[in-house]
Amino acid sequence: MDLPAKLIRSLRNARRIVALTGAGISAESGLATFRDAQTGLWSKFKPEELATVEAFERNPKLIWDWYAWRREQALKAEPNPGHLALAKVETRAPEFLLVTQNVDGLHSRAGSKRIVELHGNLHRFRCFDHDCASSNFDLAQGRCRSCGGNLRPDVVWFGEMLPIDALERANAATEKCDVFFSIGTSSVVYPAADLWRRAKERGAIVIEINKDPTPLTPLADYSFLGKAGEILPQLVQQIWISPNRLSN
Ligand code: BJW
Repeated sequence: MDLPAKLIRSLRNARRIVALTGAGISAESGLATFRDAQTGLWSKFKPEELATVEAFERNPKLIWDWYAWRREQALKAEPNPGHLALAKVETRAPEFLLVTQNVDGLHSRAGSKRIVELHGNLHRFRCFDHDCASSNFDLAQGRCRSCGGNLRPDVVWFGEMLPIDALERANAATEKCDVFFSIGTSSVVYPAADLWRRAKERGAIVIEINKDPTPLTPLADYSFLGKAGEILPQLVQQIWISPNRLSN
């Protein structure tokens, strides 16, 4: 992959880098993206219609079972070269923050430490009915043992606020960064979809890596159309692993 000389210089000189990831980075680990049609048992449901409080209130068992199935898929999956490349950047770049919309836990399993999970994590749980402080949970039944109420995954559904500390960390890093990567996200879900704009307004270079064009594509400073698991390792290798090979 030939990187433009100007981009190479900018990345080499960058002090603060933020990377926002979405479901596309986990696609090469075998996990369906959020807006892909689902397969098998879940093919008749749209994820957008399942990831809401209203859906859970209507049918908690259906939503619990959907997340149990996704948890199982995530646990069976392995981090791919895209996740691993981002974990490597963290050890090489002066200041790096990984902001993910993913709830699958694959970035941590790849070794990333500085992670902000904007939409929660499907391997954590909380009491839906009374938000009980205790974590005495019956995971097989999806019940909170303290109050007998329903358990829910600790993720952010449509219409819910994002965890405030996560959002603040993401915003603060975005406002200070020199380079902002948007990787494997359709850039349609807010407030995550606004981060690149904030970065650009503050003068950061915005780089997108996505298999398909998104609303960000025409506005990004650099856009790489392709698979994150193929593009990221090459980019990280050229910039941070063997920089001596670069003549520019
Ligand atoms: C590859 C690839 C490969 C494939 N390599 N690429 C402003 C304007 C309009 C609406 C709103 C707004 N502000 C807030 C809203 C409402 C709403 C919203 O954004 N709606 C839009 C749909 C219009 N936002 C919210 O409700 C948020 N809450 C909030 O703002 O609170 C305050 C508030 C409340 C009420 C009113 C107003 C304000 C909460 C959003 C929570 C999102 N939650 C979910 C579910 C999480 C749990 C779970 O996973 O089940 O998060 S929805 C879903 O979308 C999930 C994802 O994290 C998120 C983003 O999806 P992502 O990651 O981009 O996946 P995909 O599938 O869309 O895209 C994958 C991409 O990868 C594609 O482009 C592929 O081409 C690509 N790809 N393979 C590289 N190998």
